[in-house]
Amino acid sequence: MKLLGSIILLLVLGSALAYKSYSGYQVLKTAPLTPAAMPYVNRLSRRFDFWGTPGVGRPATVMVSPEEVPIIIAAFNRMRISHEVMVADLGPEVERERAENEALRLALPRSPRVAAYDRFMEFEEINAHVLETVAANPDVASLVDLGLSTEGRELLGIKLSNGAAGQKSVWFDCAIHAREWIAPPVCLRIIDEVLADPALRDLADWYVLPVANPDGYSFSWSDDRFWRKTRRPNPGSNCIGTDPNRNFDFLWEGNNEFCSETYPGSSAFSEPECAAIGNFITANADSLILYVAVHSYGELILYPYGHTVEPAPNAADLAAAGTVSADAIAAVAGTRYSVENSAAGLYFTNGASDDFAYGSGAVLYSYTYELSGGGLIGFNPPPSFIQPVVDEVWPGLKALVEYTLAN
Ligand code: 0X9
Ligand code: ZN
Repeated sequence: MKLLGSIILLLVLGSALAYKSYSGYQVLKTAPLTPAAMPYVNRLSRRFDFWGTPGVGRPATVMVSPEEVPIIIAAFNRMRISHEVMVADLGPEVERERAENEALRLALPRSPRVAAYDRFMEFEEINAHVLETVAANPDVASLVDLGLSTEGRELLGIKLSNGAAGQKSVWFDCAIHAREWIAPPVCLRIIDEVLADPALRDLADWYVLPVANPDGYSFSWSDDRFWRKTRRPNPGSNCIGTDPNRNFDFLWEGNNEFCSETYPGSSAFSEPECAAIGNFITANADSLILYVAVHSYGELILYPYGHTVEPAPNAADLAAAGTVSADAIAAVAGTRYSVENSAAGLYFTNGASDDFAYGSGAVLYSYTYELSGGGLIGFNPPPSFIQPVVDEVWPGLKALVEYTLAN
């Protein structure tokens, strides 16, 4: 009995040791950023892990290791960016969240037929749900098998269609950034709604990819809660992964900062996950009218471009459709998403999926939705937030689809 007890203890300790500890990590929050601060923030964001989308007029949050704390504070001071400590020690909160998720997973088992909105779902559960949904609805649902991730996980999307010829189509992907766990439930809600309503399928064919970065998403469950990138090793470096939202083949720009959270990869579409999505968009360019990437956090509806503040050709239409969507979101519970050009906040990006869909894929309406944050840390909305978030965002996405197809 004693031996059994020791074995169990060892197993528990062993699995706990697999998790990255965030003990001593801090989250700092700046005052709303000024235009003058933005060149520094752009530069700092290549080295430090800024959360959400920094921008003029918005406070920025940055997560730093114990060693990085004095360095970033000195940099902020030098640049006269005032700041405060938002979370003094991330460790206990990450532990608490993990225990809560584990307890809920055991307490709330699910048939793969039904999506969960009362707890977060692991990657395997989500894919099982996609497969089950397709099997149970053969008349309207089909599998969109986009191939394999670097570690061999299946990139499974779903197509929902009434089967009419010549339909326009709309695309949604979620969790291309691994740690943004609040995103997949939004994709699952889209599937639920479109399955239940033939009128939505009359509007367009719907493509939904609930987990666009399966390796990273799985790793954020098994090892490191704040993992953002893919999991492809970088030869010659100990730092693994590429930021998939800098890896698309639109004005892709390389560098050798393998350890950066925004490392763009060794070449455009070096990541099989991005290449798969990109190829799908290119192959379906004739029918695709809308592209939406669902991220967190910031309560933002961002439209192209990310590399310049020069207005995109149909910027007025992009903003108008985004505003219709933001109004529909606000009508539910008052949450006000702000509709912005991605670079208007003077935070610049290259190789993002929305810009690829718009600029290379010729998708007329292209967006990144940054959902609500929440929880003590900001990045970890508790499971109780899932339902209210999907309840308010779904009407916004529905309004966006209705608007873009009517215009
Ligand atoms: O920086 C990103 O990739 C997105 N923000 S996040 O905090 N989820 O990482 C925003 C992408 C917006 N689109 C472009 N900048 N093109
Ligand atoms: Zn993201």
